Amino acid sequence: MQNILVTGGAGFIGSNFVHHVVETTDARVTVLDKLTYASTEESLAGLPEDRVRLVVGDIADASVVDPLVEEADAVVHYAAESHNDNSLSDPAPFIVTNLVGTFTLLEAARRYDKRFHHVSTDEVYGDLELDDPKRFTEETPYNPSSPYSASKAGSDHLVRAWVRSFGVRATISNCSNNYGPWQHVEKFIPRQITEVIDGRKPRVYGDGLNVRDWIHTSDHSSAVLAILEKGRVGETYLIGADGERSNVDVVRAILRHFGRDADDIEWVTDRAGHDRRYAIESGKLRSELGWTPQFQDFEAGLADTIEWYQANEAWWRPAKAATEAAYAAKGQ
Ligand code: NAD
Ligand code: TDX
Repeated sequence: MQNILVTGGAGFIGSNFVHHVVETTDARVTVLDKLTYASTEESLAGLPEDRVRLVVGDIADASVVDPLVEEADAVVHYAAESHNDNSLSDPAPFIVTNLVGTFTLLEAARRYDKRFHHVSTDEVYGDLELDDPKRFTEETPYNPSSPYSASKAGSDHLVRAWVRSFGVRATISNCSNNYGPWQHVEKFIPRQITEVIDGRKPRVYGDGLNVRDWIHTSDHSSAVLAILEKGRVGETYLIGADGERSNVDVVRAILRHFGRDADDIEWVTDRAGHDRRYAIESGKLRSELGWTPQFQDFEAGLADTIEWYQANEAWWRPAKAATEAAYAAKGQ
C-alpha cells in the first residue's frame, strides 16, 4: 500500500496514526481534514513533506472526496465529531459528518474499488453493568445511547451494507477510550489534568463510578495498521488493552501525581444518558493478527501524558479558554 488517505488525520487519534505510518512503513499519506475546533494540526508539524500532505476539506463534500479516494490505494477513516457532551447540546453536526461523511467516502470507495478501513468506537454497543462478567465482543448487539454513539453505530451499519451489497473491501474497528498526548481538553483526562495544573478541582460527573477501558492512542494506531494490512475484508475487530478504571480512580491518580488530596474533587451533575461501563474483549485481534499493546501499565502511560500536558501548555491553553467559555455560555 503506497498511498493512504487518512480522514481526520489532523485530530487526536488520526494524527497519531499518520506518525505511526510514517515511522513504520514506506507509504505516503494524504490527510483530509476540515480542521474543526477539535483538530491538532500542530501534531503533524515536522513530518516529511514528500510523504505527508494535508488537504483541508469536508468528508461530506463529494467534489473534495472523490479525486482523493481515486488516487489513494486505501482509505483509513477517522474523521468524526467525537465528543458525547457536544452531541447532547447540538447533535446536527454529528449526523452530517458521521453519517453523510461516511456515506460520501463509501460511495467513492465503491466507485474506485478501494480498500476502506472504518475507525469506530465501543460505544456502539451501549453499556454494561459494573458487575457484569461479560465484556463487549464482535458479536455484541448494537445498542447506542447518545446522539454521538448512535451516529457512529449508523456509520458502522453503512459500512457493513456497502460490503454486503456492493462488495466494498472494508474492515471496521471498534476501540475503547483513548488517552495520550494531543487529546482535546474537552475530553475527560486532559480536562482533569489541565484543571489540576490550574489549581482547580477535577470535575467528575455523577457518582464517578462509571468505568472506561483506557488504551494509549499509540496502541490504537498499531492495531489499525495491523487490520489494514492483515485484517480480513468484511470483518470487525475490537481494540482494547484491558485498561478498565472508574472515573474516580483516574482522577485520584491524577491528583496523586500532583501531590494533591485524593478527595479534592468537584462532583457535578451527571451526563444525560451516561453509559455506566465499557469493557473490550480483544481476543480476535490478538489471536488473528498477533497484535499486543505496548502500554500495559496505565499509571505509567498516564504519568507520561500528564508530563506532556505540563510541557505543552502553549498548545492547549487557547482550546481550554474556548471550551470553558462554551461551558459557561451553556451553564455547565
Ligand atoms: P477528534 O475530535 O480529536 O478528531 C477528529 C478530526 O476529524 C479533527 O481533526 C476534525 O477536524 C476532523 N473532522 C471533523 N469533521 C470533519 C469533516 N466533516 N470533514 C473532515 N474532517 C473532519 O477525534 P478523535 O478522538 O481523534 O477520534 C477519531 C476517530 O476515532 C473518531 O471516528 C472516533 O469516533 C473514533 N474513536 C475515538 C475514541 C476516543 O477515545 N477518542 C475511541 C474510539 C474510537
Ligand atoms: O468533565 C468530565 N467529567 C467526567 O466525569 C468529562 C468531560 C467526562 N467525565 C466522564 C464521562 C465518562 O464517563 O468521564 C468519562 C469519559 O468521558 P469522555 O472523555 O467524554 O469520553 P466518553 O464519553 O467515554 O467517549 C470517549 O470514548 C469513546 C470519546 O470521547 C469517544 O470519541 C469515543 O468514541
